[in-house]
Amino acid sequence: MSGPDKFWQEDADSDGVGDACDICTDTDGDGFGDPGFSVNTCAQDGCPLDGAKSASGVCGCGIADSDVDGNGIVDCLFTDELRARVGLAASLNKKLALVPAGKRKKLKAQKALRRQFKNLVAEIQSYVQAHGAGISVTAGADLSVLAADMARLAKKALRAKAATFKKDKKASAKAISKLLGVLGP
Ligand SMILES: [Ca+2]
Ligand SMILES: [Ca+2]
Ligand SMILES: [Ca+2]
Repeated sequence: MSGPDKFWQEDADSDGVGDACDICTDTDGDGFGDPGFSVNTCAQDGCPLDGAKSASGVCGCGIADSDVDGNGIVDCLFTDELRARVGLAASLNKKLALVPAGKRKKLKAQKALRRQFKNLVAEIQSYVQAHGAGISVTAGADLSVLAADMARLAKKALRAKAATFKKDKKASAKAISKLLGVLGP
């Protein structure tokens, strides 16, 4: 062989430095080196094709370990995420109260709580629709039916007047804990 081909080297990360001389072959460009390159002096990349990750972490390479709603549960853990949200719904349901007229401060707090509860219930339903396939439940349990029951009874509790409030709140709590109860590990 003659000419420039003689000096041609593989350049796995296409950075213009041949693999044999490249002290950091880094295909995804995150500063961590691809495994299998003995001249690399940079730290090894546990996710060589994911520029945002250098280790598989909780969700694995290619999926961010994000926690969009900031509740401490990584977004890819659908069952845990749903459990956290339904758990929050249970505690909000517990705080539902009928406020006597004139208690303005209490009424304001209750209004905010009710709004949060209502939104959360809707959010749980759409979460189940979006991620149902990735959520583990007890055999035979129908997650979407349980979520729909919970939503229906929660709305009823939110609307309840004095005569039925206690009963409706209890029924809502029961539906929420039933949903919690079927969520798998
Ligand atoms: Ca890399
Ligand atoms: Ca990487
Ligand atoms: Ca989260």
